[in-house]
Amino acid sequence: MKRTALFTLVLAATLSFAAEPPPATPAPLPGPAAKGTDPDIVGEEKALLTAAPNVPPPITRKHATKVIVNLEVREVVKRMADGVEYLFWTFGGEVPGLFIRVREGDLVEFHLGNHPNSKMPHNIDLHAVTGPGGGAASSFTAPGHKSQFSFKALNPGLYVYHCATAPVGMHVANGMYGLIFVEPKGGMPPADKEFYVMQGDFYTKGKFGEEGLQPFDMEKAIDERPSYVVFNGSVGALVGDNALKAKVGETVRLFIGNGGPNLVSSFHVIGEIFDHVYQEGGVVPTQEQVQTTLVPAGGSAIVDFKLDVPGTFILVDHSIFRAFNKGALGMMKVDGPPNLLVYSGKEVDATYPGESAFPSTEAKVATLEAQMKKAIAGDPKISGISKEIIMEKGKRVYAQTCFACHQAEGQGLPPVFPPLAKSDYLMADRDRAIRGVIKGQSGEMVVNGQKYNGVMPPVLLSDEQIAQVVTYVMNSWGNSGDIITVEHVKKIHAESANQ
Ligand code: HEC
Ligand SMILES: [Cu+2]
Repeated sequence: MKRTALFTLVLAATLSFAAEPPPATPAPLPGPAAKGTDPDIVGEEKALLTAAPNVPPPITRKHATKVIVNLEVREVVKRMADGVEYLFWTFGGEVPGLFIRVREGDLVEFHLGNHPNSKMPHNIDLHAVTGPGGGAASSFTAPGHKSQFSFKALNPGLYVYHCATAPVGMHVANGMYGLIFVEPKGGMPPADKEFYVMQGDFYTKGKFGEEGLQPFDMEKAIDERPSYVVFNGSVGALVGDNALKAKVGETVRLFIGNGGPNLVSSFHVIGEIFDHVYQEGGVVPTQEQVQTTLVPAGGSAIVDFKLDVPGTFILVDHSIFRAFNKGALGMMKVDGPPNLLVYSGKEVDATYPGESAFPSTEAKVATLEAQMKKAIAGDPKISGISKEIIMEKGKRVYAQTCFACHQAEGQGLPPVFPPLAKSDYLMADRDRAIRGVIKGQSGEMVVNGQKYNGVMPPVLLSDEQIAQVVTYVMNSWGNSGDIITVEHVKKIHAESANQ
């Protein structure tokens, strides 16, 4: 219907109503009679409701309309976790309840049905409603009954709705909550994907993961000690095949709600930064570049972020035990080509000896080490052990580095490789031996009366390893010499570098 036509009609109705006495059969309830007088409302449509993680499409309508919402309360046994079932009380058979999307200024005609199989009466408090109880006062509905009330969506924003029947905490704890988005008149900035994620805490008699149909535990609920904290109604609702899916380059919007009943969520996506956050579900982007946003119990938030790199991004309540021990963990799988300028992937995997200690610590350690060495040197028993250790280490270096040429027992391979066992050349000058290992050696030399004229390439060893291996060769196969200290090798190293 055209707006002008409707306006005339409404106007005529109002005028004629004013001119005439009240009708003989009064309307059963007040309220619905008044809404026909709103000249802003053009036409009528049925709301499309979606189960999480889906969100109804953005509203492109440029005018307000009457939106009919049909929502049925059902008490259903559903999966809480693998092997764990729970009797959920739901709006639309789902936890969280079905997502409702209307436009600012719309007249919402709400029909709440309570399935005949229900054991409890229920109602609904929509935080988007301006009016007593947010609709609760008009929607108390016994099993097998339905209620109707209307409200004008005056305030845009993302609002929680929940059951408000006593005991309220218990109805909420059993899953009776969802989100209604009142889209601002001007719409939201476009996003490529929109998702519905709602957290809730659950209180079961059994511990987390305890199998079977779990009854509600009032005491735990009062003490705020949940057995489960989950996104979208169960452990793993957004994991694996159920992960949210998007592509590199897309902008994603999350409509986040928190049903509580008790916990506040520190909502975080591991590996992403929220470009915009509409804090507390308002319609003004109040923050940019946010890591973690707080979502109050009975509150919401909207976040937008662009996906720059592929991978699996983990949604958590960053009160992190809830994520890894109580279920508050979801996934977003992002497909697409890598962008190595943004994120390289693993570049290095190497053993890591650790950073050197802080200078003050280092000095202290050096002093202690010096004291220890002095003590060890003064005690023949200990110094004997330390020599053994050095010999063992030296043997290992020898086997890896020198063995190929000088042979297993240091016997060499005359006339190419001189012997080290009982080598007069080696034992005559230990500094020369150290220098030879550091720099390599060539030219004619005579070892045990035999001439050698080959080339020994410099070996790439640390000063410590050189000290160990030279100690080893000078104390093996009939040789008997001193322990070569690292300090001594360092000194020779420095001298030979200066030559
Ligand atoms: C690639 C073969 C090769 C390797 C590996 C090698 N050497 Fe040699 N080494 C030689 C040759 C050849 C000479 C004789 C050089 C010359 O003729 O001037 C020599 C000479 C020496 C000498 C002096 C001569 C003697 O017999 O006393 C010592 C000491 C020595 N090497 C120790 C070592 C130690 C310790 C290692 C391991 C850290 C090592 N070499 C690794 C080939 C090697
Ligand atoms: Cu209820």
